[in-house]
Amino acid sequence: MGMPKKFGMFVHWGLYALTGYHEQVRWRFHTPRELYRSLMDKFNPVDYDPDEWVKLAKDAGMEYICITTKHHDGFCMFDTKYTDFNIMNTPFGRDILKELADACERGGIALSLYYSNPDWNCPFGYNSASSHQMPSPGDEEDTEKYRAFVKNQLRELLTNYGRIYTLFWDIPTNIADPSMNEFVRSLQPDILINDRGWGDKGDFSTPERHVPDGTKFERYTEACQSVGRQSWGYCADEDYYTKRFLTAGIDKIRVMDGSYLLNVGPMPNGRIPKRAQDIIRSIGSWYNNVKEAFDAEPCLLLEDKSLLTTQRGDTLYVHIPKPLDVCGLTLKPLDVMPKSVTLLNDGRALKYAVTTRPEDKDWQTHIMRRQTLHVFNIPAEDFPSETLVLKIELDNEKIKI
Ligand code: H79
Repeated sequence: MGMPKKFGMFVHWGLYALTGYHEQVRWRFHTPRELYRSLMDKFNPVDYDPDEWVKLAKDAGMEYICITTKHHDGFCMFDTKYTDFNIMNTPFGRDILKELADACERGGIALSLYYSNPDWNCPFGYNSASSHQMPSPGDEEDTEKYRAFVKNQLRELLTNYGRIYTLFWDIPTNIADPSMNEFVRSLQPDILINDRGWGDKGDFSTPERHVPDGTKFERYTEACQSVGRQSWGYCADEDYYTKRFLTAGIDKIRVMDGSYLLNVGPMPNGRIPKRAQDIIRSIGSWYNNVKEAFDAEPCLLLEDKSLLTTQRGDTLYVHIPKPLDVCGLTLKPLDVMPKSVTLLNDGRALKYAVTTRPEDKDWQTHIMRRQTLHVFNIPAEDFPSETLVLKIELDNEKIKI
């Protein structure tokens, strides 16, 4: 397994964007299949510019883009021979995935594919062993036939779009079929596969909208979260998350050495909503400033467990996810003088001191201080809305952490 990439952009895009509601709008409104299918006649994202998406992701420090090739609704954002319910049969009539794959190639960013196991359009796709099923009258459960269908689509996805970084199966099928992942790997030997497929834990775990407890992931983990709480697909009334919330989540996942997929839902015209773009840029600028703190091992050093720590050699990083009430920190039990303390959020040097009790007899004439590293003048009010990260360079001669 190669080195996992650490930060990526998830893209949920499909016909559902036209409703401005939710990627599972059909489920939520019990929409009949034919009515939902008629959205196909309206999908025409004339402003689709995948090079812009790639630039947005790269500027944010992201290394890959993962796009929904087919969500639960069954609509395919790629040219497929195996269902008519695909992008080529819309007024747009262009292979969205191919254009994204080319843009990724041009921009030097990896491409990952999301593929839903539930398929609400396929008349033989119903899987009574799984969840998120929405059969229409007259459908028949035919798992054999559906597996062949999935393999046919995977052959298209994994041969026509260049190198694919990861495969994100969605919704575990609860059917064990090792031949599925084997087939995927036969077409893309270096691919990483997630744990939501066909009875196989794959290469990585996928906490969704969730930040697990703990200090370090046991296995490769890719957490995913959207920029807003309501939806993964475009939502006109989205409740966007705050920067504080997102940076704290990303920080914790990355401290534990997980990867993080941050999702956006492009609009029907192909553009990523302005607000979502602003969030990606803002989070990205924070990420780029602090990311060296993740190229380090988690360590448990400080007494204040609300502070996370990572360490690389003589360098210690202190992560402060909660808003500070005061503009200073005493980092118990750290009691040595560092060479420097830097606030990574803006690169400024911070003042610090370790005052030790004098040993001479007149010590009572001195002001007593705790023998703890004290960092002061932290400009907490300049950063009310993001996780702060301190970089503390220690002197190897003096300390063993
Ligand atoms: O595509 C987005 C959602 O539409 C889709 N997954 C994200 C990436 C999704 N569909 N349903 N749900 C999410 C909610 C149910 C999630 C579950 Fe699971 C799937 C519960 C059990 C399997 C994910 C995997 C959460 C826990 C394990």
